[in-house]
Amino acid sequence: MLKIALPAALVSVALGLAVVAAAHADPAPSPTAPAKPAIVVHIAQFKYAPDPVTVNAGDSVRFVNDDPIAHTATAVDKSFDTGNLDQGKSATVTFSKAGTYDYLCTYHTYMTSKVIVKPAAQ
Ligand SMILES: [Cu+2]
Repeated sequence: MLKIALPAALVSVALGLAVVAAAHADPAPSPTAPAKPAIVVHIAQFKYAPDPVTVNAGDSVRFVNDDPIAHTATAVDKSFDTGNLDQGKSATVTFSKAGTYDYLCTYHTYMTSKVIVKPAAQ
């Protein structure tokens, strides 16, 4: 089962104001916090980058929305879903099982990419 950790602090920022520190604040420690730094996928100009992204089983991927409009990163098979990500928001998904996870933005279904999860090293 994949786990999704949303940032603990939902900082509301006035529209138009430059987001500096708040956008990349780490979530507060919690049982679901990733053990190591997440690989970051940026959502910008209606694209995911890197596209695709390759990780090892057990790694976390943080999806960060850099666009001024909302997006999601939602698995085609529904195995994970960041839910709505407004500008500057992020969500972290931990991939525990190897496989290829196709995902899209539920608001703009032409936005597609995939997370390739390789078996854990060892
Ligand atoms: Cu979108």
